[in-house]
Amino acid sequence: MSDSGLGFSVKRFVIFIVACAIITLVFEGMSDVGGSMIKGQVSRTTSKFHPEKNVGDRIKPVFVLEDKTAVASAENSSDDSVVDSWNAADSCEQVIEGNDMLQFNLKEMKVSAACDSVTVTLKHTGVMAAEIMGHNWVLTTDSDFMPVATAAAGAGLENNYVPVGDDRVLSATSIIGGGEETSVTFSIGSLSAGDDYTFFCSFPGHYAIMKGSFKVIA
Ligand SMILES: [Cu+2]
Repeated sequence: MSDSGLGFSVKRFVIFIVACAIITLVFEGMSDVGGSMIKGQVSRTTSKFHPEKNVGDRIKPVFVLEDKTAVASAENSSDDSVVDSWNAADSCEQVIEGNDMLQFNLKEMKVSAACDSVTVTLKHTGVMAAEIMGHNWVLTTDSDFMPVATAAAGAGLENNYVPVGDDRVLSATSIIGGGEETSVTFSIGSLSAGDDYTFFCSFPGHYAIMKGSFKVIA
């Protein structure tokens, strides 16, 4: 039987197998090359984002909602500084600032029970006039704070927004405007170390934000 060119022959079969093997090897070789190219590309790309690489080149976020590190260190340092800096003798002279943003710079003031008297100096670091953004520093017990703050508006600016002849007012400065400074000296003999006192600004509407706790440390 002669080979017609279409029928089976061992020679063609062998050639076919060899061809398949060659094609397979060629493709494997190509895929190895391609694979390593892809691998290299992935490595080059992802290595940019490795935690320790190219830190300086990265795009910084415009807004950081909460910088945990900064907040944590600020909390630590403020805690430490409060503990380290509090000095019973120094505490008899207190300085507090108010600004045009309706803020005191202190949320808490601590004085030593050993102080003969306490002087509180209030500085207005803003620029707005006393009629518009006036501040004072008023001291009451925690429980008298709201009633006195509410009654203060009726006293008017001429009385520094402090109810006249009101025994609940333990101490008060006059109302000052931006750039001004005032102070008041008072005895803490009648204050008790265990009681809770509130300091606040009695300018109408300010007491909701401008307030803090005043403590006598035995
Ligand atoms: Cu005020």
